Amino acid sequence: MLTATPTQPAASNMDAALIPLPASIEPAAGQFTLTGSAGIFVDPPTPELTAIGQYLADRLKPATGYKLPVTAQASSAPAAGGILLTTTGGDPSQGEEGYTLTVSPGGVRLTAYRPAGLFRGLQTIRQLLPAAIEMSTQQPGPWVMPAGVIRDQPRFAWRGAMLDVARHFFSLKDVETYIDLLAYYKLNIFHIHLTDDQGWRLEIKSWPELAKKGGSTAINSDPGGYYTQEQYKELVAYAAARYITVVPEIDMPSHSNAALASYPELNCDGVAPALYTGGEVGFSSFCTSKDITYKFLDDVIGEVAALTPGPYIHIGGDEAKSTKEEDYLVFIQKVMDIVKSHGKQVVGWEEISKAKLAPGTIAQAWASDLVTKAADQGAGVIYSPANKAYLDMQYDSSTPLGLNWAGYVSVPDSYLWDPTTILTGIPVSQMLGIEAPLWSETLRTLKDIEYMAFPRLPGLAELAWSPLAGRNWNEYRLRLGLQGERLAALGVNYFHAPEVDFQ
Ligand code: TNX
Repeated sequence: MLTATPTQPAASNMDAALIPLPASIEPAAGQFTLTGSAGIFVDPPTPELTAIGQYLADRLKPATGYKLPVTAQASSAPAAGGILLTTTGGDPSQGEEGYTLTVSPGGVRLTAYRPAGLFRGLQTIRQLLPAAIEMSTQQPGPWVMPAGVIRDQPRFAWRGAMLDVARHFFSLKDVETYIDLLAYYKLNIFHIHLTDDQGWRLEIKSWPELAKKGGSTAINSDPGGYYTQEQYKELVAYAAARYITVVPEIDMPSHSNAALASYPELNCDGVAPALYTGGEVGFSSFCTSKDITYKFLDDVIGEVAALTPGPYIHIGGDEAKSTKEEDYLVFIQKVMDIVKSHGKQVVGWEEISKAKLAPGTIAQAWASDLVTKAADQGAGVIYSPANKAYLDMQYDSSTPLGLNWAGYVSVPDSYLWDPTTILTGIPVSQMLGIEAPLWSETLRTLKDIEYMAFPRLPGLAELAWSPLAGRNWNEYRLRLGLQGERLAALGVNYFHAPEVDFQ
């Protein structure tokens, strides 16, 4: 059982505890105290801004016990005693996700050019309040925030986390809890690895056995499961309400045993293999020479594209060890055309870099410098180096969960790297950002997910959001230490890393 006892008052200074660190902080004298008579004001009072205001109210209500009604108020009026969220007068140079937060003794004002910026900024408001604000039961307060001005915007446009729901299946509710935590650290991409050898996790109406049969298993014969299309839509909407884009991955041509076991015609010999619950990779392959394979992928990608409002479909492409290289290259090109025909942009693991890439393709680096071949073709690059960003790597030899094929990844290891120095020859303009994958071979519960993701994920979120200048572990470890109380208040089962003094 987790016992959280957040007793610490708000940080006395604005820059003491925030992760990710904002681009600029100007502390001022004094503080703002949120009281029971406070309101949350929005201008203009559109449904979208009202929903953002309500999201903030819902986060603040359990611990404060305050009503915090969300109402319209002109941004020209002082936010007397309350919190004003407005896009009126927002600065276009702050982009889609930037914001300015002004905390003064009389009130709090959050201004952004776009609603997404307000959503990111309200995470800063949460983190400026005492850690006990995240408790689910009423706490005594007082609810003070240090005064000052924060001007903030992200360094990278792609700030992602990936969850493997194929090796082990996680309920919609567990995935939503994870998405809430991504939102708290200002991530904007949730990549969901929906299919693999051990399980197919999304209902496909035109090929129903995929989920029914292919979804029935998980690694080590643990319980399987899948999301109905309705549930997947709910997940996408849940993420969208947090300004997070869902990137669905259908892994191919390898990592496909669950599909091959569900439909014999997808195999070159027409014989379905048995369902698979082991941990090997790279042994399966769609039959790249059969027309039915492309009809199948067109149907699947068509349904996934129709369910997914975001612009991306991830086609995997990794570890195709049992597909001949020349077949692999032709296969990837055909699949790119299919994805394009459904109006989406292709994302793939670094191995796709060997193929001739369609314009707009994004390659995801994980174990080598292969993505330089993609970058040479003009592709965007996402950085997920396994020895830094893989949340499924053990922290050290004593970690009870996780793998170690890329080595142990301590909390400092995961924080101390940068896309601009990890591979050479990739133009900065093509470095889209960072993603932290969490593979689930050894993970069975939400608590397991939390243990591996925290506290590494906040650091990766900071690498993706905050300016590079001035970054240093000794300063970061103090801020991370202060997050301990917040994570505990949120009920997160985080790893108490020995390098960090958690409060
Ligand atoms: C490599 S990373 C894989 C996954 C495994 C992971 C375990 C990548 C594209 N492929 O299939 O789950 O290692 O860490």
